[in-house]
Amino acid sequence: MTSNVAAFAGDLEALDAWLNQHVATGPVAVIAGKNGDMDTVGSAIALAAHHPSMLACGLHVGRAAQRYVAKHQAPFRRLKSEGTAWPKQLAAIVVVDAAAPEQTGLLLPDVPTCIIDHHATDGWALSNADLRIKWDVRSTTEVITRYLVTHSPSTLTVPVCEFLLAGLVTDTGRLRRFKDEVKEVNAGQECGMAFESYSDLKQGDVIECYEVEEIARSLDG
Ligand SMILES: [Mn+2]
Repeated sequence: MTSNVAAFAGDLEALDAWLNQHVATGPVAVIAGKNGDMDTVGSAIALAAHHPSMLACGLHVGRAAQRYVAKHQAPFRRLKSEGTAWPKQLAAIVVVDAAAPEQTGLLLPDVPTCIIDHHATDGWALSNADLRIKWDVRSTTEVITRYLVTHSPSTLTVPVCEFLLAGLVTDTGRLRRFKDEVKEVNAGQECGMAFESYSDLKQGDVIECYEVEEIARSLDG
């Protein structure tokens, strides 16, 4: 796993060259993991905003991600697990936030593949035309954010930033229902909460939650 700044910059250069090479020849699918969580869907949508030939897609969009997709009318194509109709001219695929091919829930096409992920395990078998960006960071959106900041700053519109932030926040926080770590809990049910890389919570500590709301400016301020 990569964990120093020079290697980060090198990875981002490689990613930029790889993406620009493939978008020049045809569409590039940016595929989210099948759990459809905020990190994977947010990463796919934000990265795909880099170029009009890139399209975010995946098997499933989870409840939290669904809200953001609806709010911003964000382009995300839902795919079927069998008989996926990939574009004929598909130049390449980027898979975000999936530690192995099974985690996409799809039969992936045989085209150059880029993996962008932050999980400790890795079940991908890649060839020379492929690229693996694997960082020991808290969320895949962190990798995407650094890429866009460095190589594609004009992509960082308010909605794109909101997807990136939501991906980071939801992947870092953890909810617990009985013995299991869960992504979400139904309203009215009890659950425990934990934060990644932080376990020193004491009585009296306050957990603040916030929701980002966008309000259009009006003529009278
Ligand atoms: Mn993740």
